[in-house]
Amino acid sequence: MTAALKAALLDRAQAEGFAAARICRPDAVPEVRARLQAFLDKGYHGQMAWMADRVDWRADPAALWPAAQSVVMLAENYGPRHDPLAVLRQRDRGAISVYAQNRDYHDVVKKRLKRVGRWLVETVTQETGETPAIKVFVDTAPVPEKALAQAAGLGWQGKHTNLVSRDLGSWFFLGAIFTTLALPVDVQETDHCGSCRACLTVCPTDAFPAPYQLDARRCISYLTIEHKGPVDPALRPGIGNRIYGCDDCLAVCPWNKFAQEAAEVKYYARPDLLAPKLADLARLDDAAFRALFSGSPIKRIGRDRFVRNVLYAIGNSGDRRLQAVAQDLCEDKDSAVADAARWAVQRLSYT
Ligand code: B12
Ligand code: SF4
Ligand code: SF4
Repeated sequence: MTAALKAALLDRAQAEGFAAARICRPDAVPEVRARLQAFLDKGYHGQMAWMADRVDWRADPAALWPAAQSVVMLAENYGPRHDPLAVLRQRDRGAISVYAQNRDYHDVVKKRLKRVGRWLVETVTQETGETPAIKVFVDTAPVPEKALAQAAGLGWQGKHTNLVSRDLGSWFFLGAIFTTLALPVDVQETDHCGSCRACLTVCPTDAFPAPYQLDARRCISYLTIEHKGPVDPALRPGIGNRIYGCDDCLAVCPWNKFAQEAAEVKYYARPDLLAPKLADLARLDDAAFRALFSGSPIKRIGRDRFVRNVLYAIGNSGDRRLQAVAQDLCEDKDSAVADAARWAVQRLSYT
């Protein structure tokens, strides 16, 4: 395939709103298998049993779809327009991570990937008479997106394990277009973390056993989004007022001085989700929860897990006025909510 087609494809990706796009081969990340296996062997995935399923695909994109010859990795900028850590000082408010303050990125990115993919198929079919195949992925498929993105040159896996870019800092999602076309590849990005350890030292729950390694079982993002049932009481104080995800290790990265604010309005923080009152959130029933988070990624975790998180934040608030709110939920029908409520009441009685 020609360099001209590749250049036109990258232009098209940018015209659709992606911040950057680069290309690698599906077999460009042979190191992933051993790293993934070590991660799983140590149990770092916690309750995310799906990570141990289909390991052969997650470890090897070439096995996922043997006919694929190229992977186009795309970066979707969601850079915040505000200081994402400011809300951590407002203890009667909940902190929702930047990526979840408005629309679900899965929907936005997938539509965009499909549009770019459709353009590629139509263009090549018109030019050559042959129709290439494509598959698009964002987040949920067994694809090692970060390793592929580094191989394609979009950035490097920083010590916090996410991809960092010299142009975008830490605030971008990844999407992938696999294709049967053999497109010219880009050069792999190298590590620019140097001696920095800012992300490792800021982590409130000490979730990094070593640089470049995350024990998800201690990560607040995992605990508030993925973990079902009661959270280990020893980890609850570290959660602070974070009620959905966590941005601390991303926010402190010095490469964010090059970050840009997201152009996509669907990622602009909803004013009511910038610093929502814990007392209001704790009182949500199923219907009110679904209405508040319609179109948001938060909807996926359901009212019970969300209110459980809000109660941990109330327990950590040091605000005695919130004790009555927790008291009202001590007999909740959901046992993890009731447990969190009792924990919050007890913790606030010592303040
Ligand atoms: C599972 C998952 C999680 C889990 C586990 C995270 C993790 N680090 O594994 C949890 C729920 C904790 C999570 C949290 C978050 N996630 Co997440 N998550 C994923 C998912 C679905 C799979 C990641 C995976 O395969 N992990 C398994 C391990 C084995 O792989 P790894 O992370 O690459 O880590 C390995 C390397 O560090 C490597 N390694 C070891 N030694 C060395 C040495 C060197 C030098 C190098 C380079 C590597 C290396 O081995 C590790 C295993 O130990 C991806 C989407 C996807 N399909 O890829 C999104 C994804 C990684 N998440 C994403 C985001 C945005 C987040 C959050 C920021 C959300 C938030 N604000 O709360 C946090 C960040 C937390 C963090 N510091 O990682 C984005 C990241 C975008 C980017 N720029 O990188 C992704 C790519 C989704 C997307 N499509 O945009 N996530
Ligand atoms: S997201 Fe938060 S809890 Fe998870 S590793 Fe980063 S700083 Fe630690
Ligand atoms: S904070 Fe420092 S160590 Fe962590 S990813 Fe950014 S540059 Fe690398």
